[in-house]
Amino acid sequence: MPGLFPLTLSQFTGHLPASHHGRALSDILLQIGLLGKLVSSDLRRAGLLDILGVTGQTNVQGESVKKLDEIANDTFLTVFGEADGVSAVASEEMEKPVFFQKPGADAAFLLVVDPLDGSSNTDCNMPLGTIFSVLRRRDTNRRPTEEDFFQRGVDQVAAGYLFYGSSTMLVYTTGQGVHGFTLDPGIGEYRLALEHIRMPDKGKTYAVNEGNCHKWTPGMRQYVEYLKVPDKATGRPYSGRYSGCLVADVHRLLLTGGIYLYPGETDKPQGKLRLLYEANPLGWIVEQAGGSASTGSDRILDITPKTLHQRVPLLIGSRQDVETADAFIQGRT
Ligand code: FBP
Repeated sequence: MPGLFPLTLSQFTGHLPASHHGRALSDILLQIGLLGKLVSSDLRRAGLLDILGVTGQTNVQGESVKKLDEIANDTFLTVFGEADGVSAVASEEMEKPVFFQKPGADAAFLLVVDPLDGSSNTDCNMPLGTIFSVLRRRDTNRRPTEEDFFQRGVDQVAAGYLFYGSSTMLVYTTGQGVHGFTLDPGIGEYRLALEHIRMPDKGKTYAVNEGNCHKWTPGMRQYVEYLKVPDKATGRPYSGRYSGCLVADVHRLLLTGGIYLYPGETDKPQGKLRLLYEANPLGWIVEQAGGSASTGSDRILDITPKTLHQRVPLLIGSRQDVETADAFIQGRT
C-alpha cells in the first residue's frame, strides 16, 4: 500500500525533475549517501581502530590533520573518482582541486566538500559532519579550472550535509526545499525522515565560542550580552548550545530555531569558516528552510568568491535572530 514505508533516498531523488538535472543530481546524492555509509561505519568503530589522533601533517588551513580528516577526504576522492557526473573535487583538506581524467561532457558538475566538519570532536566521540556543494561546470567544451569553482552560493545546484550523530543523517536541497534522510542500519538504506523542513522564524538558543569574546567587535559582544538578559516578551534569555561541530549546531537550528555565530575577530576580520566549503552550502540549506545566513552586513549567498579557501564571518539561523544580530553588529540598535 503506497506510503506504508518512508521512501528511500533513491526513490525520493528519482523524482527530481529533468529540468533540475534530475538523473545526474540523483546519482551524485546517492554517491554522497554511499560516502556517508563508509565514513559513519569507520566512526562507529573509531575507538577500536587505529584511526584516532593526528597524521602529523598540517593542511592548507594551517590546522593539524586528523587521521579521520584524511580518511574522509580519500573516501570522497575514491567514490567520486569512480562515479560519473563529477569532473573535479575541491576539498577543505586540499590546497588545489583534483581534476578527474574523465572524457566528454558527461561530467557536468563540480563538487566542493568539507570531508569532516568538527575536527576538534574526532577523538572524543562527539558529533561530526560532512558538508557538500554541487556546482555546474561553466563550459563543458573545455577542461575545468580552479576559477570554475568561484561561483556564488546562489549558483549552487545542490548542497547539504551528512550528520554523524546518534544516527547518521543526510540533509540536502536542490532548490526545492530541504529534506532529511536517516540511515537505517537494518537495511543499509537512507529513509525519508523530514520532508520540506521549515525552521522557526525565531529561536531560543545560540551557538558561539564565547572563549573568543575578547576578540569580538563591540556590536558582537553587545548582541551576545543582549541574548542573556531575561525578557519574557522576546523569549530571552537564550540558552547556549555550542557543540564544536557546525553541522550539528545547524541541524539543531533547522529543527528548533536559533542562531550560530562565528564572527569576524579583531585579528581575523574574516573569522574562521570557509565560504565555499561551509558558509555557502549551509547558507543555502538554511535559506531554503526559511532562515538566513549573513556576514553581519552581507548575504552569504551573494558573495562572489575570489579564492578557493576564502573565509567569511558567519551568522546563520532563524530569520529574525540573524536580523537582530546584523543590527547589533552594524550598530543600528
Ligand atoms: P573544521 O571544518 O576544521 O572542523 O572547522 C570548522 C569547525 O570545527 C566547526 O565545525 C565548529 O563550529 C568550529 O570550527 C569550532 O571552532 P572553534 O574550536 O574555534 O570554536
